[in-house]
Amino acid sequence: MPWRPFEDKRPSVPRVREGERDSMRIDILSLFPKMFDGPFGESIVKRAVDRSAVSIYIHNFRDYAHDRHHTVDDYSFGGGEGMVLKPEPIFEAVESIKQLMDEDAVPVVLLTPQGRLFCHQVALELSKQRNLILICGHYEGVDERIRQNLVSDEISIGEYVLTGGELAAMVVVDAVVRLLPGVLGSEQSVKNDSYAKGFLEYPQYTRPRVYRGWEVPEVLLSGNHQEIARWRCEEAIERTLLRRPDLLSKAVLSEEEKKLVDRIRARRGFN
Ligand code: 6GU
Repeated sequence: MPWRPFEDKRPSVPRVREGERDSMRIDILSLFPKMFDGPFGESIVKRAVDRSAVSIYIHNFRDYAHDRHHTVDDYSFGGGEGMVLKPEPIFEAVESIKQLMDEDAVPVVLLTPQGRLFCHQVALELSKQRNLILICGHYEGVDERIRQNLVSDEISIGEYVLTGGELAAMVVVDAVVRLLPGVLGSEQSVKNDSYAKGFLEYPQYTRPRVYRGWEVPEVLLSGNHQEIARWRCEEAIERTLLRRPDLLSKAVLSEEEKKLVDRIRARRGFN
């Protein structure tokens, strides 16, 4: 079933469809559901949805507001700039989604600049869940009772402030979905992800062999697979040393790789 921008109207949150039982289900609460159309309607996320590796539902929690104006925010107690998201619509939206699930401990993640930093490990952890509920925060923030009594995790995608949690939710979903079984072809195996290995990627080349006088490194044309593997490993290590030395200190290295690191360090004049 292709992904569609989905705005439910209480209480008709979609039930799990036939054929979805074993796949992951992600529910996203947002005030701007249309924002998700582009990123989820193309490429690998779309293909994953089409293949039922994941189902994604977008809910506008404004639909859960009780008053005539569908109010979702209000002034901050104690005064000060900016509006705060009210607890009722978000609690009720999450509770009605949870009712559909046969699992008690569904992770409820708030996207907020105050959350733990998103990275490969967190994506891997989330990809192992059957259900995931993401709440996109907005304005100056959310009522603290949402944090304390509804949310099980808070995630930030980096050290900068976005206008809302939507873009962050898209980043999280994209990174998680590509880790799900059967989503990537073997040629793009997740095991080779640079952050899975702890190294940045080695340089890659394709045809033509010479472009504007710039040549492809000789070793890659040699047909010697051992030499090529070694060259790539060295390049990956060198690039990581130069650009992200912090990654290398965390990486789990084989004896061979440790020796290579030391040799490259020495050659490059690192301590
Ligand atoms: Cl999750 N939300 C917002 N509003 N800003 C962010 C973020 C999230 N992650 C980094 N900046």
